Amino acid sequence: ATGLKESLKAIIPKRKEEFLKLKKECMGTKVDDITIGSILSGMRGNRSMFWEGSMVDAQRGITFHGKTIEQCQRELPGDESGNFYPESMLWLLMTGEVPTKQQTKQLMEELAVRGSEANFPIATSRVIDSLPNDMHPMTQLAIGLASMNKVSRFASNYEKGLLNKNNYWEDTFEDTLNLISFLPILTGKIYSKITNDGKPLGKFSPTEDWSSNICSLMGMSNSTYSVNKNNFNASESKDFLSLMRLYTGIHADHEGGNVSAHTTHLVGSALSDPYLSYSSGIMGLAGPLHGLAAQEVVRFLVEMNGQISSPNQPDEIERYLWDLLNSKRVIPGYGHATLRKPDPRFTAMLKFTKDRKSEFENDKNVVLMQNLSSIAPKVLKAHGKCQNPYPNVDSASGILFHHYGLKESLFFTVIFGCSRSMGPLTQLVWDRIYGLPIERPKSVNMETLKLLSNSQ
Ligand code: CMX
Repeated sequence: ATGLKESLKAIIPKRKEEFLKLKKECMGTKVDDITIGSILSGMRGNRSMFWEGSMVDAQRGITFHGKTIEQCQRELPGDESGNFYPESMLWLLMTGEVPTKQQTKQLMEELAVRGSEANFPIATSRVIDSLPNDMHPMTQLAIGLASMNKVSRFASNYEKGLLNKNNYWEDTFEDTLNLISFLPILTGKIYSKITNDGKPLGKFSPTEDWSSNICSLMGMSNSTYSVNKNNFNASESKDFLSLMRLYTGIHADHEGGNVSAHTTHLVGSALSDPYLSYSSGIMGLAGPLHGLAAQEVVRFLVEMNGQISSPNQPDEIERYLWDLLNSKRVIPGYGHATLRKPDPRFTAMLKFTKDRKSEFENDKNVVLMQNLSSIAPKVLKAHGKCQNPYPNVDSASGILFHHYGLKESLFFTVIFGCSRSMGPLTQLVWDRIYGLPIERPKSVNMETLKLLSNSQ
């Protein structure tokens, strides 16, 4: 038993009771309308999924169990730079409660023990070693995660007939914590393949937290060999670690309907184990319309800087943006399908740069990112097309990784994948607690839609 597991166990009866009450008394309550428009437009906005960890509101942005990012920064245990630890976010997502410092520390230690070199699945090491170094890092991540199904407690106990509906969640919980704990080594292995011919860039430390181990194994810590910067000094290393904690903390969940979360939930509903379920989610995260926008922004900022005399020339920036819009292209990093305010995740990352003025003032890409956040909304408002002229999360994240020497932009999404494991897998544990059934919406063909449209 673990601190987190004990706390989870304690809240299950009350939540299950509420769930069963809804199931018994309110099954016929209408929630939303489904139109031909929604069926043909990606089910946009249809309220048809059950998801508890987080919600996205057009004005407030993301909230985690009702808490905004600012509240999380204030309330969740974190480091001295003011960022909450991803471990405390994991606790909040799983239980809906803010952990104490002690509980967070305990969870950190537990993840470090579960995810140590000795416990990392040997078969996965072999599989990753056998892949071509230049294989897309997200393909490597998806393969690595799927291969971990070999050590799934849920899959093996299910096969042995040891499980029943009431205890499915326990092995799902065990697999979930193990999967999350294996991510630093898996990520480090993939990064070493694409940058260092597969030779290790750092060592796993059982006394460090999850984010520290991700940084060390990528060679992005001053205590390990750094492949990207020969002089990665102590303060840069500390700041990169803070960025990693910030990034992985705020990307942990974005309600249920996005492709990676929805896929994890759907595949999991077939009782596929957490490794297979999340591997499928990762394949969705790899899509250009989902997880890849951050790398587009990096390309955009670097290209713009190549064509303007300085990032401090608003007139030149405005002209550049108008040329872009007039040639029917979008401004990457701006706009959002549901948000109508600046993305609070962007605001948190902008604050990260403002708090470290001397670190960033000479990086013209970061300065351009900062200046754009006040110039681009004016231009987009004048352009008058998009519903949300404000920066989204991808406006800042990639260029900050780039600043610290992470130039392999295809790899940004792997770090996204580390973070996003927390929300969807937490939900999978709850799906099993509630005993949600296999998901099986009804599909309709053109004839049916034509008949329905003629009958109204
Ligand atoms: N630059 C220029 N035009 C934009 C724009 C932008 N950043 N964002 C939206 N528009 C345009 C749309 O292309 C659309 O034009 P058409 O009517 O000619 O097709 C019009 O404004 C209305 O679009 P919308 O309803 O405001 O936005 P959507 O919900 O259709 O799309 C998004 C949302 C994010 C795909 C879009 O804003 C976009 O392409 N942004 C740039 C790419 C980007 O930053 N992607 C990262 C998204 C991050 C996330 O989802 O978390």
